[in-house]
Amino acid sequence: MITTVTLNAAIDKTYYLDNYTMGKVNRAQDVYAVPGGKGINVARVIHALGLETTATGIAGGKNGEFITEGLDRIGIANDFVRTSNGESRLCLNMISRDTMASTEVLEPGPVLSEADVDNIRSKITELARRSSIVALSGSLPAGAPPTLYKDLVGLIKQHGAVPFLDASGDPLIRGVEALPYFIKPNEDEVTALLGEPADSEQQLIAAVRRLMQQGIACVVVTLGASGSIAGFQGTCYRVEAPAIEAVNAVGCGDSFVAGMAIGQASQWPIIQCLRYATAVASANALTKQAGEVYEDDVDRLLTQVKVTPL
Ligand code: TA6
Repeated sequence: MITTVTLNAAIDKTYYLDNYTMGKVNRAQDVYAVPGGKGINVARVIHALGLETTATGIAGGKNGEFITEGLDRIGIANDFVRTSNGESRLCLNMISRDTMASTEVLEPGPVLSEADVDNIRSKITELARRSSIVALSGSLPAGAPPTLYKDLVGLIKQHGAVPFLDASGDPLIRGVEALPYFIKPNEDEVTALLGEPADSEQQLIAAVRRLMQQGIACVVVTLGASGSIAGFQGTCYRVEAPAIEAVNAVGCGDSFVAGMAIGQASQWPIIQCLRYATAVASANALTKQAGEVYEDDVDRLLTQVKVTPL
């Protein structure tokens, strides 16, 4: 089983508007509201592609009920810690149909108590014991210690599961100290991790090598629509994504994590994992909502992904 962790669960609201204009009254034609947050999106994709998954994390208030009941309705097993410290947040995504530009507004979410942190540690320990992989994804809410991801990576390993970490900023920097199995920083996050610029392809390849030498088994630096540069067991790879007409790119990173988790859980060779994860991420961009992926799209896009050992 693959467990996904969303410490700052959200209701993802997506609005499609003819031409979204700041400073004006904008009326949305298409409105979607679904359980969201990075780890929940990862679970949604894993479930859609047929593997067993459980979503956990921290949810609060009526919004928290919307989230867990929404997961129940689509058949995704979930076991959230319920905080009494406020409502789970809304994450808004306004898509302007004239340009297809996406504007996100992400609320901060509830302030965690010490009890919330203790409860999620226990919950993740319990789930790690019966999971092959535990994927930690997304921002940390206020009240969470900055070392929380570092602590959780250690707990996950200690209880026999493989830790994936998809985060940014200080939580990522601290989390990497515990040597998660898989990370997928973007170019800015790589720069923050290593404290040096990683702009050119050569600099990115050197950064991937350094992170592997530090002990991260699988490093993927994502480059948006153009794919990624990956490293595994000392070898680097250039991964080229298929050219597509994106509808909504929000959630592509979460879908990539889901694809890598499926590949790792299925014990596929790394090139197959990278190819599949890239196709899953591209398939996410073809749909209207984050974490919405269809197997037919993935199968069609698989043949268009190019993976080159460097
Ligand atoms: O990656 C897309 C997404 O999961 C959105 O659906 C929204 O929930 C946002 O990211 C949350 O990001 P954060 O980094 O705050 O956890």
